Amino acid sequence: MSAECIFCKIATDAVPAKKFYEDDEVMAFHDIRPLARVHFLIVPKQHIETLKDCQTEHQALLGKMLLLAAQLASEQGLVGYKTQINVGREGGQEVFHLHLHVFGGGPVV
Ligand code: DGP
Repeated sequence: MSAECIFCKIATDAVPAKKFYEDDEVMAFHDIRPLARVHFLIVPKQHIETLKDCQTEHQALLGKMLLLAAQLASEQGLVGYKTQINVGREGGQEVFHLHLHVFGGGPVV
């Protein structure tokens, strides 16, 4: 947990979000600034700042996030979709808590 991290606050429900999936390890919620008709984030509850910080021990977690993207996209009615992980400021990352974007249902800006 990181006291200043917005996604850690969402994980503990200290900050509200449109969460639609949650288990012990991960959660999914709709992005506050959607760039497509459907735009949600898959986020581990553990505070990992970026993909670069992941180690072999995170392999199962990363796989789970990808499989969950496919499952939740299907449940949201998406036939095709795009996934994205922004890594570091130079990679467009704004929130330094690992997350996987899922975009679909229309043009991705
Ligand atoms: P990135 O650039 O990959 O770090 O994208 C971070 C995304 O997180 C961005 O699309 C907006 C979203 N976001 C930031 N703060 C909040 C929040 O408080 N709630 C929700 N639902 N999304 C947020």
